[in-house]
Amino acid sequence: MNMWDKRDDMVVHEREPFNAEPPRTGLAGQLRTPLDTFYSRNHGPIPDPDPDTWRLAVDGLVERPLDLSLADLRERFPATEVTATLQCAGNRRTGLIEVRDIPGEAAWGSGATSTATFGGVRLADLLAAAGLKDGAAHIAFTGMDVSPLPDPPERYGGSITTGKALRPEVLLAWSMNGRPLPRVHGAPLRVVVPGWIGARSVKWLTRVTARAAPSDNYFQATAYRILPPGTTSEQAGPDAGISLGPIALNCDILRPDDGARVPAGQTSVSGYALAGDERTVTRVDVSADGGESWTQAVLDPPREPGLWQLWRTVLDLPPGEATITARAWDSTGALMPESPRHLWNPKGYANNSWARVRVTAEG
Ligand code: MTE
Ligand code: MO
Repeated sequence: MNMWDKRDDMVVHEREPFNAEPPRTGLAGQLRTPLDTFYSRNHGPIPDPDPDTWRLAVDGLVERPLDLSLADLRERFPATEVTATLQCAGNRRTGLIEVRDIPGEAAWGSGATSTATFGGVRLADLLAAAGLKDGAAHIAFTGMDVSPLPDPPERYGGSITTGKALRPEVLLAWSMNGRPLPRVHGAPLRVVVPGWIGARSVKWLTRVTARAAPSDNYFQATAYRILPPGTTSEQAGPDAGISLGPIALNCDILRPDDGARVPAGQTSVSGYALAGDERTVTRVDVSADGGESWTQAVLDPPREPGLWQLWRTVLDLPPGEATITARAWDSTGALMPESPRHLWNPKGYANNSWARVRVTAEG
């Protein structure tokens, strides 16, 4: 175990603040990711709140502002569980960096995504108790951690639309895989927004604010945007580019690992596919010949919004080098784009091009 009780083979992009992803095989073959394997993405020093004095404020465009302790939350609202996949907008950035360099952003591979069962209360129940006023179109979240990235430094925050906030899968969570929420994952309470980019699942939550407009927090207004080529966040300023919310349809190969040696002949290939928000994955195709021919993988049915669907198939690999490719289709008939070339953007977000691993088949 290393820092923050993560497994020793985590790829650590940064120690301070802590940013680390598991190897892709750590995610393979299981619906839920063990806590020691779940990726960790932070923009500032990890706070250490005292759960006994911690409070949650619900304010803004509400009839009855709330000020709640953890005990109040547990007493006043029914507890529930949701199994959800978190995915960072920077997941698979390495594929974009191969197209063109992305200075200033970490080279996240395939592991900036993980799945857990979160326990807590529905955000919708809290908002019902507070009573949303007319015009409350966005729900903003504020964490405790102060990020040095904006100038001046700012607490981490973000927002989602009220439409999403009222959906039953959106939680304020205090547990993860049946254990108390670990400090590094936002204890004592975090937001979980299944099907939206991980950035909106604000950790160390202290404040929920109903607003007419999206949050003006740096991480909503400036970062986590698809900027036009040739610009930076600083040049572009707030509100430039496309603000990311729902996750783009994506899939990845988790086994075999990139660069693995496998026996020639019948080879098992498996991975996940994820459709954002209220869409589902309907088909995953896998190819061993660069897309000349495709095998349809066996795909788990959709279970909950924003929860990945695992898939598996067997390919016949001749001896030698091979590239295995996977692509997913969603319930609207959309297919992932083939190449990262057309997806490249200055901050390196939302790479959902066809998944590829290179293997050597020996035999
Ligand atoms: N919440 C706070 N308070 N501070 C952060 O830095 N990072 C966000 C989100 N919530 C962040 C945060 C990002 S970008 C992602 S991808 C997810 O948390 C990662 O959640 P995890 O670290 O539990 O995997
Ligand atoms: Mo993220």
